[in-house]
Amino acid sequence: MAYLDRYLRDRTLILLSNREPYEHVMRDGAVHVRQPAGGLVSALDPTMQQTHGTWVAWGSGNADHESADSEGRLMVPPDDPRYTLRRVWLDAEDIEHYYLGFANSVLWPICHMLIQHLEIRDEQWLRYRDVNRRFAEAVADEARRADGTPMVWIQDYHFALVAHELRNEIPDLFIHQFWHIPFPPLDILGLLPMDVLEAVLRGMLGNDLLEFHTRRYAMNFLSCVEYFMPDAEVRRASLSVEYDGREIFLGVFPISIDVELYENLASSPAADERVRELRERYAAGPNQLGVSVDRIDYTKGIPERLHALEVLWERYPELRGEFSVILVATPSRTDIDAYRQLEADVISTVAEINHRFGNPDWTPIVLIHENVSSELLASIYRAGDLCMVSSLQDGMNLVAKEFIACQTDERGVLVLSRFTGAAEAIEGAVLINPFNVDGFVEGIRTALAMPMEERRRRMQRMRVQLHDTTIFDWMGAILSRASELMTRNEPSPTSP
Ligand code: ADQ
Repeated sequence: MAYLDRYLRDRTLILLSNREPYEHVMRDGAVHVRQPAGGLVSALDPTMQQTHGTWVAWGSGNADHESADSEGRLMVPPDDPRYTLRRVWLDAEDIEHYYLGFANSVLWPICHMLIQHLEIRDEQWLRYRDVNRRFAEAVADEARRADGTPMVWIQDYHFALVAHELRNEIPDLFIHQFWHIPFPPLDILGLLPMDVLEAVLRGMLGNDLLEFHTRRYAMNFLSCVEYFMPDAEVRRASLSVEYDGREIFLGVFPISIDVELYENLASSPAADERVRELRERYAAGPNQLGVSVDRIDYTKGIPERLHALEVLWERYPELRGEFSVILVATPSRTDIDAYRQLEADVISTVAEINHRFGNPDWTPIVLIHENVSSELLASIYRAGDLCMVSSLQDGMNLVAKEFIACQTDERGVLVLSRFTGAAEAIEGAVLINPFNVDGFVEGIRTALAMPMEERRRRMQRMRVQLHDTTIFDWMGAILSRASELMTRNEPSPTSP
């Protein structure tokens, strides 16, 4: 990680995310430390360890209070302290209205353009504003304590207002933000109440640099600013906005994964054994195995995928018994009605399909309805002849990239929704439209019928692309751009 020295030098990185990198939980009468799974934490934690910065996040563990000081601060990793974690406390009402409410029941559906799930409540918005203010205060406090010049990096849609609040506190602070989900076109953002919409855009314009996965999301943001913020001047050619006497830059940085980590997980001796077992059980001889992996979320197009599979087995009876699917679907956000309903629907639809087409010797869809270790996940990806990603909208979709990294045998075909950021970042997948059932069915058929030579050619091409764009490249590119802009903003040293 040589780029850290190059880009950060005497700067102190202050990271803000909703999820914390280390959570203390009480189990069986003892306190345990848990590191939440997920690409982002595993990529950012080593960066923070190297830079000795500060990570500000919600203290979500039930033993978090006891393990931090009176200001919510502690050094992590707990067994090898390298950087500061500053926890911000949320009560039950904060979680209900800020997190489950405005963030996940308003901004999430709006940004994914799935507005049938949208319900706007004043209380949620007021709480979101309040919680954003509290996080901004915590970050401002950390910025004032920093040894070096602070560089604040905000993660995601939970904190649309933080940059503006921070800017009010410390006007010349360098702030940037990565937006992990799509940014919607103006007719969709326009469904927000006007005061809320303006506050969200003004909040995001508090940044010096705003980072998106694709150019399309950046362009949507610019169109929204142009339409709803008459005081702002949009410059499409340079992807920037002049607002409130400052210049705000946008950047396109498609996120990725730790490619080597997944490759190693997929090709260990234990993985060889697991892949052999999986294939023997679900794809013996000429039979084929489809896989999919998602959080159960209405953006991921799981019902659409199940419907396509049902039509496939109905229309092509010769595939019954010859093509099975492992569907890894983890419960997610189960405190929200729409998610609980979706989970129940997924379980019952899988049962119906298995009842309709299955027989004592063959189960069409094997549902793994829990969190899976990354070792097992990597083996499932490698065992697959095809991976189906059918998101209705998805900022990037890391599953698509994980599948490619784990396909060390180069046998698998990626069947990928064209409404994912990944479809714009990777060439070589079979693209589908999950809303078009017949097209989706034919996409799966094309993948199943694809000759081995073409599968290899496509997979090799995708693997080369992936090796050139890992999560470390992503982070390096962002920090490089941020540090370039930061240097530009700093007053030049006066000559002696
Ligand atoms: P997510 O919506 O969470 O992320 P995604 O990018 O697919 O979507 O990442 C999901 C992660 O969870 C993957 O790393 C996957 O392996 C893991 N996962 C899913 N089910 C699992 C299971 N059963 N067991 C273990 N692990 C499981 C948001 C945006 C995306 C964007 C990312 C990163 O919605 O569009 O790609 O952030 O910016």
